[in-house]
Amino acid sequence: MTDLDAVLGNAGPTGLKERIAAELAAVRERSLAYTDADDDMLVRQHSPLMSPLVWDLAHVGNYEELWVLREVGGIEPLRPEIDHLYDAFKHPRKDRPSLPLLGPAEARKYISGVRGRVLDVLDQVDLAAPDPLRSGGYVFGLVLQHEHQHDETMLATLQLSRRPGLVRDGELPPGRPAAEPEVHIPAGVFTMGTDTVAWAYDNERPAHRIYLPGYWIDRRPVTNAAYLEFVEDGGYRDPRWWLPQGWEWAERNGVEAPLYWTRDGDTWWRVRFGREEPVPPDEPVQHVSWYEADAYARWAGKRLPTEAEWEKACGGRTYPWGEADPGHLGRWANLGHRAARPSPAGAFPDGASPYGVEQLIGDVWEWTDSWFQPYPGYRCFPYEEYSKVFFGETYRVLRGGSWATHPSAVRTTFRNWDYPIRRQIFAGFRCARSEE
Ligand code: AVJ
Ligand code: FE
Repeated sequence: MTDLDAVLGNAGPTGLKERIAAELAAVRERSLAYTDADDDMLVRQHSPLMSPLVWDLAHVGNYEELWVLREVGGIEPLRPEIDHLYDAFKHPRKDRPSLPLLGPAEARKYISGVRGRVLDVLDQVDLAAPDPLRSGGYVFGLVLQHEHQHDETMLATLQLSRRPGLVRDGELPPGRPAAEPEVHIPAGVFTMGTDTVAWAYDNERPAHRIYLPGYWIDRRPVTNAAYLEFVEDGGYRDPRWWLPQGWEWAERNGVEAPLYWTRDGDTWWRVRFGREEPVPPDEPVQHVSWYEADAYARWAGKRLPTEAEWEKACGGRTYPWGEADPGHLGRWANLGHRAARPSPAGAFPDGASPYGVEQLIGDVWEWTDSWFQPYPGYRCFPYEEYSKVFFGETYRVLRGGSWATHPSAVRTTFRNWDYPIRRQIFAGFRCARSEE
């Protein structure tokens, strides 16, 4: 059996169990790598925006306990007294360091105890059962993706800590000049969302047909060099480009460049995982808020794409390049923390969509113009606090995953969301414009 068979659902129940076990092992290895630091590093709060790393670590185990052990396995709570500590809705991030959290050693012991029992449940469970949590291994997909999401959050925390030497870096393919900077997407109907991706979240469902007028979309994400033109042109000092709330936010916080950037004479530097380096011109810009992305687009005479426009540009497949799992193959996209940064523009020609739009998946999360709202026919599953409580006109949608996103936790239908002022996430953007 090939990886492709597994992805297409051609793996028998045993193949699927093997794949789940392998993915569970891989994600745990990742979580443990990001928390392989001294206790002070793990219990300290590096930013009021983030939890202490030791909170994320125990939280992923607690989530796994709730969903796999209690819901599916029918197993009694292992440590009911700690549940409230790891319920993200009970204590805001800024309060988490003062809670009586499990210490690093205790947290590791707790999550490994949970994991041992999870593997027993996996061994026993019928993945062909009609129950939607069991069917196709959904509950395991849920906890796997959740842990990878928290791993990406941990990377954002490590970046905020500005401490060197904690995060692995690596090599990426070189960039390439683009033939045409924009791609035209003709008017027409496309299918947004999915009914068939086995581990898709409730917010990606149901698939629905949408008509879009013709539009232009940037072939690649906006680079640091392009963004610098906006900065040097006084973009941060001209309210014409900004929504009023964005202007106010930038003024109040003294924002005049992406997070982690500083100017020294004519040179711009950035801090990346505790090390200073010149801002590389060809890389997609990251650590910008939605307000900055929106202002840049207006300055450039364009706008941010809607999430429908972003998804249509992917060409109707699970990944822009087709159905094949991105794996760790590195041919199609910069995902899964191969290197601790986005790849230069044009680095992944084979990952282009059928329309020729590049780097849609990986590199940087891309801000879209859309609020995080339910699709028509949305049905909450399996719980309200993943998506439903966030719907409304509060959060903007991000698409496509970043260099820090694991391949199993992203696809063309995947929807992420955050406040429009947030910049610690690995987010950039591309622009679009309507036909004249
Ligand atoms: C999907 C990234 C917005 O990490 O805040 C994590 C997902 N839900 N734990 C987040 C989530 C529960 C969420 N995002
Ligand atoms: Fe969580």
